[in-house]
Amino acid sequence: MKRLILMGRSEAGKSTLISALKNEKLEYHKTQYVGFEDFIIDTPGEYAETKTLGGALGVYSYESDVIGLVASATEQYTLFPPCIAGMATRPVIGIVTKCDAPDARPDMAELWLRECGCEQVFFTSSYERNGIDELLNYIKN
Ligand SMILES: Nc1nc2c(ncn2[C@@H]2O[C@H](COP(=O)(O)OP(=O)(O)OP(=O)(O)O)[C@@H](O)[C@H]2O)c(=O)[nH]1
Ligand SMILES: [Mg+2]
Repeated sequence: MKRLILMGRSEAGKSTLISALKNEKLEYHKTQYVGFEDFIIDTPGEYAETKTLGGALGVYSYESDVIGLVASATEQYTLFPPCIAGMATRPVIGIVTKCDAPDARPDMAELWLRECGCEQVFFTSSYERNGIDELLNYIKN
């Protein structure tokens, strides 16, 4: 399996997505440190939000096979700069989370991720398990 590192702001739904990928019960736990797991690296949203911590995401990305930029469909703006995928030495995919939310705008999140340079974008809902199998297949193949 490819090892996927997830990056994105706090509350984007990264850790919940990991629980869904592992078919575990969904429980909220604030991520307080970078978590290495078998095929996933979870990062705290603060790393994407804070300039001084942001560099660590670049370093941790070297431990992965693929980088997942996570944007919730409920986000009002993006933290990711345009063309950021070009700075990575790994494939970069986009993952839209919370597509089930009543105020979801997956099209807006997709636009931001495409501007980052993500050629492949997955649309997911951890609550409804939409898009989870597609993402798992991508990691496995
Ligand atoms: N509607 C909806 N809410 C979700 C979904 N996934 C996560 N959430 C909610 O979003 C909130 C944040 O989820 P987390 O998975 O902890 O977010 P995170 O990106 O890991 O956040 P940090 O650990 O702070 O970086 C929680 O209250 C979740 O229940 C989803 O698929 N749909
Ligand atoms: Mg988390």
